[in-house]
Amino acid sequence: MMAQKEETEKPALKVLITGSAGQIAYSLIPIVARGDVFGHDQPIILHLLDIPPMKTVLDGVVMEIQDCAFQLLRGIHAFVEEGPAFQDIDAAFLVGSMPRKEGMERKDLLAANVKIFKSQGQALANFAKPTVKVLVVGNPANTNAMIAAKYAAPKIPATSFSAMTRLDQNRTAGLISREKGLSDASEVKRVIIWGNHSSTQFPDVSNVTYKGEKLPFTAHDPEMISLIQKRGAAVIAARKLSSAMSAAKAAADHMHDLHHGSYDIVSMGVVSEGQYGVPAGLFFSFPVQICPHVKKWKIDESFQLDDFAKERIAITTKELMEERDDALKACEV
Ligand code: NAX
Repeated sequence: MMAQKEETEKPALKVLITGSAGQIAYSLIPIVARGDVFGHDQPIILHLLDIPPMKTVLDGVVMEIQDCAFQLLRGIHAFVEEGPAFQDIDAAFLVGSMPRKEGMERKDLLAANVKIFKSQGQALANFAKPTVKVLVVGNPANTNAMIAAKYAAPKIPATSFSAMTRLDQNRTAGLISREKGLSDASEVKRVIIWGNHSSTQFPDVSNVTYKGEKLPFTAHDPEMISLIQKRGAAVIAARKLSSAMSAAKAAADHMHDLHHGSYDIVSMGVVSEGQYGVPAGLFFSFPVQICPHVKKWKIDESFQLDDFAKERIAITTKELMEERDDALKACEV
């Protein structure tokens, strides 16, 4: 009976989660191991990566995963070195990054983090399957995705990388459902996050629908935009820790849609080819659709932008261009 179960089982997917001793990973690991991302019939082998000083914490996380006795889990491997962690992986959640330390300038933080993603881009090229799908969560997520893609080329196409703005999308859906008294936030669709996962992002509510019906948002709402942009800071002020459960849920939603496809419009930081006037090569959050048959994202170019939207998009584009220039410089060192 046992042998029969193993024979009919799909081959296990190798899934890497970096920053596995951190707080987002702590919420993300059980979502992945339960099958909510890759499917409830899809066995998983987890590769968990963190840095050497976190080895003991990582070992504790592994013990907890073992104690969960997850039905779909076929292996757990904890690493503090990139090579074996990236070996033959099918999917990667790149969550791990360096937090801002006291007195650290934004530029220094960016330089430290893009170097991590340069190294992980090289590790992807050297060790991962060429078909790997990579979601970048660690900040600055858009620019980190651009750098990882640069150093993983040409083995892994830039289109296999995306940066997470799904948390901003989900936050906006939640806010709209509360403001409008709508009972099911997951039915609030066509929220578009444009640009960078930063305070310059432009959450666009002008196309939003609920259960398929257009909601009466005619103008962009500056108060709502400001609430979304500041939501992360509000969570930190209340919890004394940054968003983790909601970030993990968003990462799971994002990878779920990449893996299974979705006819919904969702927001992802993906490589621009000049759509909506965004310079080619920037990783910019656009409205995308992922055809469930080919499982490849495509930017939806049908949205009309008014002057207000164009102005906001120009601001976040400028920030991403500055980040790109700083990041490329930091990678040369
Ligand atoms: P934590 O500080 O709790 O965990 C980060 C973990 O990454 C730590 O265990 C650290 O040791 C590890 N790490 C550092 N360098 C590493 C490396 N080179 N390889 C592997 N692991 C490494 O942070 P957490 O709250 O989990 O947040 C992780 C990242 O997500 C941060 O950069 C954060 O800013 C970013 N976020 C991005 C979001 C997005 O929407 N794109 C939203 C949530 C979150 O703020």
